[in-house]
Amino acid sequence: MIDLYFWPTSNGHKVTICLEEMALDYRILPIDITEKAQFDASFTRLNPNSKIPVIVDHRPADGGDKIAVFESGAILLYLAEKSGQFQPSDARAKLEMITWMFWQASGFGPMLGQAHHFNRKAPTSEFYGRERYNTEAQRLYRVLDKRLSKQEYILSDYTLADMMILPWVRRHLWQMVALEAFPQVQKWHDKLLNRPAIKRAYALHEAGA
Ligand SMILES: N[C@@H](CCC(=O)N[C@@H](CS)C(=O)NCC(=O)O)C(=O)O
Repeated sequence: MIDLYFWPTSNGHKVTICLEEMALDYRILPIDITEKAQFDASFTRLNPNSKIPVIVDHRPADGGDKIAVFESGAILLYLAEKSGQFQPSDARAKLEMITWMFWQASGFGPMLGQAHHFNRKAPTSEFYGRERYNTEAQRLYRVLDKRLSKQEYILSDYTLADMMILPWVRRHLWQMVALEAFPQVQKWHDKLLNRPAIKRAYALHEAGA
């Protein structure tokens, strides 16, 4: 059994998508970040950085003590190792997958997160911030569109890299991004949202954030 400390945000949904795709046994433990539950000592013991998502695996593959993992990318890689799914066995392809996961974690997530912040929380007063992050969002979507013009998924097969990136694209309206301007991204986004596991992940745990 895996405990998932979760709130329905883009980073949280990466993990519910992954757990549903891998058909692993898990339960959700809500951490209401709107009520600052991420700062409770019981949670910071698991993640000193006070952010969801976190997992605790009570039955790790090595048979040892339960293990806690924070950072969504690390969680996805841990789950792929545990289940033997959704990562290439070929070393070069795996490196490519990890590269795109880092691209998401270092740029596509943080920059779009800032775009969300300025567009939604300060729509009139922070013009500089909005322009800066919306321009960066457009650039990042161009990178993604070009990548997806070469193949159906981020790699030739569906992997963790798709699971990392999709929840952020799903919030394109918060980023002032019209998906029609990025036809390859739109095709990929629409196709992934039709996957049964992804539908389950969103149906179970949607709450608007
Ligand atoms: N790099 C982290 C980012 C996690 C993150 O930013 N989580 C947000 C929700 S999407 C959070 O917990 N925010 C609460 C806060 O900032 O206090 C990851 O990928 O797991």
